[in-house]
Amino acid sequence: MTRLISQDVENISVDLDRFDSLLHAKTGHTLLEVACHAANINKRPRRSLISSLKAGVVPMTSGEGIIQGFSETVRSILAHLGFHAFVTENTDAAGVAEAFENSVDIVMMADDRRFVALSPKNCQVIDNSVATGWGFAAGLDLMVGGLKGNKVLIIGCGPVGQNAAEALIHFGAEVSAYDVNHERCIALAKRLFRSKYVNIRTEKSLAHALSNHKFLIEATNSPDVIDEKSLGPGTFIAAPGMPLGMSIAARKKVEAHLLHDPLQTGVATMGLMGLKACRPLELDQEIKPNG
Ligand code: PYL
Repeated sequence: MTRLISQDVENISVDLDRFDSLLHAKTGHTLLEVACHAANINKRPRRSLISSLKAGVVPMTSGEGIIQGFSETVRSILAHLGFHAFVTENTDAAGVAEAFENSVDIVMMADDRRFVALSPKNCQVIDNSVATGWGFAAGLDLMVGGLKGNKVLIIGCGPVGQNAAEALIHFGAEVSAYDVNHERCIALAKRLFRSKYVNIRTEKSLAHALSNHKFLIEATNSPDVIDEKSLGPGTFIAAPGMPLGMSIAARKKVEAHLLHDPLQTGVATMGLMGLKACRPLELDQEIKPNG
């Protein structure tokens, strides 16, 4: 997992409305709706239910320490969706205690290994890698008008790519996977067959795979994994990978069909997964058809 730097997050909070309208232009849906789709919530929850969820974001000083702006950005994304979110004044254990003392529904914190949303009341763990994989797969599904029966190539079989593969299977896609370490592809294919009885295609040549797929999930930390030549007018890319795996020229070519952000989609999906974990009955009532 690439560790973000403050420059990756410094403009997110002030730009969320513009981000949301660009996302809507590309997918026909807002960030809240994409996150609902990712969390398998098929009816947008009423605002009062969302605002009832209280989230404490705790800065963590372990490892390489605090990323300037990270916790505030997480808070602003949750608040943008309508959640009651705050950053604790204290860091680390004192921050977790402060969150508990404020009766939060979820505690969010990230060290250099994991970024998680924890639900104290029902001991649930929502991992950013899971939320990000599902969030970008959901965005791709909405952007192309439904992935069912379509081939999708996942580039990068790390935690985000693995979770994206599970999400793509849920959306009915035919999944192919490439990783510079082919063993990781094989391991993913074996795991998905054992758990879902689904066969995915493992690709040994990225150039060949790119020539055969127009729907892509780019989940690597490589800055130039997709070359401009392999992109056409029908290419649609959801790219959770940081940094974005293509050149500026390539990005210009596919911008209208590209989903890429360092935190927004993953954090929004964590929020909706948290709502589902903490308010299952209220959500269930929302989901049941009227009458
Ligand atoms: C969650 C992000 C997404 C991509 N890489 C992940 C990352 O940068 N992880 C490290 C997060 C450290 C946060 C720091 C703080 O400010 O609390 N401990």
